[in-house]
Amino acid sequence: MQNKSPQRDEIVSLITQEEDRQIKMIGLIPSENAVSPEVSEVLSSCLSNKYAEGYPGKRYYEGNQIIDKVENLARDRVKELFSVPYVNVQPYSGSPANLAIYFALMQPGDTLLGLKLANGGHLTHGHPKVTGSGTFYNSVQYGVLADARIDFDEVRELAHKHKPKVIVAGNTAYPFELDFKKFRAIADEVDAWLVADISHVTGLVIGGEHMSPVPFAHVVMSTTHKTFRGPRGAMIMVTDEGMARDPKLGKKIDAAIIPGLQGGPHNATTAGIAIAAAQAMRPEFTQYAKRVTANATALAEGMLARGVQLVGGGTETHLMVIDLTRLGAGLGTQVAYALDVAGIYANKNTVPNEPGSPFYPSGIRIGTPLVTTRGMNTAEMKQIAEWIARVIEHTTTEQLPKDLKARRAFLKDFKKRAKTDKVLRSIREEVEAMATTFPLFKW
Ligand code: DSN
Repeated sequence: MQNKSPQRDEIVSLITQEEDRQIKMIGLIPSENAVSPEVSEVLSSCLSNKYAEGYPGKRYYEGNQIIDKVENLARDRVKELFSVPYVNVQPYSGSPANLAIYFALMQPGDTLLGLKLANGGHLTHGHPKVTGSGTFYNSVQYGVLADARIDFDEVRELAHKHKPKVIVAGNTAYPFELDFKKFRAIADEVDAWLVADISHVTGLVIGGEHMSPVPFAHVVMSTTHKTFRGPRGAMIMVTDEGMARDPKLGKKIDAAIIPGLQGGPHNATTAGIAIAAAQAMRPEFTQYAKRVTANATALAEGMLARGVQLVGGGTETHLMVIDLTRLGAGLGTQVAYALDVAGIYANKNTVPNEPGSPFYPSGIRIGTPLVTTRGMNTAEMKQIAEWIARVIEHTTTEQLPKDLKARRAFLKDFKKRAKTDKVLRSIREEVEAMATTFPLFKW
């Protein structure tokens, strides 16, 4: 690059610092991953220079001969990978993709049935009041049972009572396999569309580690940067089931993306999706998916053996939620911060029947997609479980005050002390020594 302006230099330095951080730390946020060098390369290519509103062969701008081929390749590869007849790879990310699906299938005021946020659902699955999906549509939400598994009796009861136009089967903090067959049976009873949001588990579905929604859902949405290991983006698939119910459904989804909600697609991202899809067809990817779940099981077992509680008692996927409620309400914020100081980054999360609040929740969500991409295996998971248990034991002796003002003051002081805490610093040294022996991406 020619531009040697101070601004550019500052950014390059920050990128180098971020890369260093990612290598030295252990990333356990289950929605994060690392892309291959091939995906990374196309993301900074000249494809970003081009506007391409519309679809291959039908653009509003000239000069899209090559971009058309890129998008066709991406669509064809995703179709082949999932055995679906119709794919749109243009959504900017998962949230706009879900909105586009609702826009195609519902009128404002129609009823949407999704999993509660506090029980592991996503904001775009109809979280009330503050979200588009919970405001434009009449949102009804189902929950989980005492064992943290979906309450299908409740799903059925709510479906019959409220007659939703769309039922969403999807989640962001649910440790168990989703039974799409059960969801479809309920959707059929009330003539609803079944939309599967598999953003978290796409890679597991491809690798045979999670039930596929394709035989059951009418529409399947996935982000492309989680277990799929592609660029940040999303894809919407219309299944044979969806096309059988409405042969125009694919075109309706396309129209909901543009002109409905978006402008020009991000072509470099589209190219990255095409590469990730080809990589996901490789046998090594199936091995990756198997290692992700094996690592999650090992991490869960390691923590359980050290007395750490998990929502639902474990995991069947790539993620689990540590339940801190026995130690006190709302401890997620301080434990997540302490883990970060100790070199392990995760995110605070609500637990079912949360005694705290969304900002001061009682859980920590962790998962294995990134550490598995880096080449770590079950031995490293046992070690990570040990570090997590030590951090929890060390930082939960102090309770979070109930009063909001006292709580803020406590956390400010807690963070100040944590930064120089000897135990956390010594765990960080151990973490760094191990983490730096692994690259960010390894086949
Ligand atoms: N932010 C994603 C996650 O962490 O699961 C979902 O949008």
